[in-house]
Amino acid sequence: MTKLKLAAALAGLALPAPALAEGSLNLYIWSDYITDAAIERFAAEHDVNVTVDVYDSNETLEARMLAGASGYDVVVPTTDFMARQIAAGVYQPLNRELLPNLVNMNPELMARAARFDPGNEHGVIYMWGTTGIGYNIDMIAERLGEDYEVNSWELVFNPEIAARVADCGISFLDAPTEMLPAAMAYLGLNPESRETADLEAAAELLASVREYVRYFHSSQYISDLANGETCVAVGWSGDVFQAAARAEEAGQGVNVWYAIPKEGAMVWFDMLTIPADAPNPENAHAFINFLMEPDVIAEITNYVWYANGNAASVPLVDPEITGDPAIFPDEETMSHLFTAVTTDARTDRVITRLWTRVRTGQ
Ligand code: SPD
Repeated sequence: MTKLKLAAALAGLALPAPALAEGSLNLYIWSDYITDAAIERFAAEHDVNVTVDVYDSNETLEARMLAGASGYDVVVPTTDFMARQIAAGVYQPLNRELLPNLVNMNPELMARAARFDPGNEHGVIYMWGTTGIGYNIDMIAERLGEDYEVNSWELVFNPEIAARVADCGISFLDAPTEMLPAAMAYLGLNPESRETADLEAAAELLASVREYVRYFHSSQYISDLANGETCVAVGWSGDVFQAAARAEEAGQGVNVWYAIPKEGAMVWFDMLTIPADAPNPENAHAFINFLMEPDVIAEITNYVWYANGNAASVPLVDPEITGDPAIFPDEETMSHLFTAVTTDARTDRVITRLWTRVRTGQ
């Protein structure tokens, strides 16, 4: 893959359909989730031409997978979506003989992922994280006072508080299966509930703060937080820390941080999987095995600021990252986290209807 093509792919630009030739690997992965260095190293070590396309929502990936014949060899669904895609026959069982580096994985984390994929037959953890609040420390202090502690969903879900920070820009993820459970947690409802009444209560809360939300998007907030264009984003842990790192590098006095709200936040696992009709399954296995090399995955974690599931890599990860409970949650932090829940088709229809109402305000 040429540098230009790789750069275009990582930037999320439209690319032609991936090549199906031997000696290639077609990766479809979340944006801002892997390093150029890792891709280039795999390509060189395995003499494989790698293409990378990106997405920023599970819904986008799912539509592509269910349509079939995607041409991709490795894709990275989150566990709750992966479970129903496995049931739909989207992924092939992994050949463990081709994955000797499985010994490096953290068994406790793999057991958590196995709740969605019994026996971990179809997937290996790539990264995991939480859905919380990214914020600009100084802009929030200016509006809510120096003593205001960002530790609650009230910052975005209490209309009186959201109104006071709306002028500096609030963004929400364009992801109903993230936003509705967060709202349920704030309301004191079970965030893992998929009862229609609970979902409706959450949607009503989101609608009540809709006027204070500048936009719904699931990747734009990284650069906006980093540039000081927005001051609050409901977002994914590593993405917010990437924004913080970019802001620090830029040296323009923008200070970004991340909070896991005390009412609870979602913990999720993104999985390396191989579509049933992958054109290059051997290369796919080789790539997944490569990503389980401790030094490879540690280098990626050090760049994307997400925890990985590889126990052997932990000593190689920057202590600033392993020591931060917002990235590698300790037991106390874990006790505040709830998991993503797989939804059925009926619940999906309810969620789609409610989300349209939230987004459009009608
Ligand atoms: N930029 C990478 C974002 C990865 C987000 N993973 C999705 C988690 C969904 N619960």
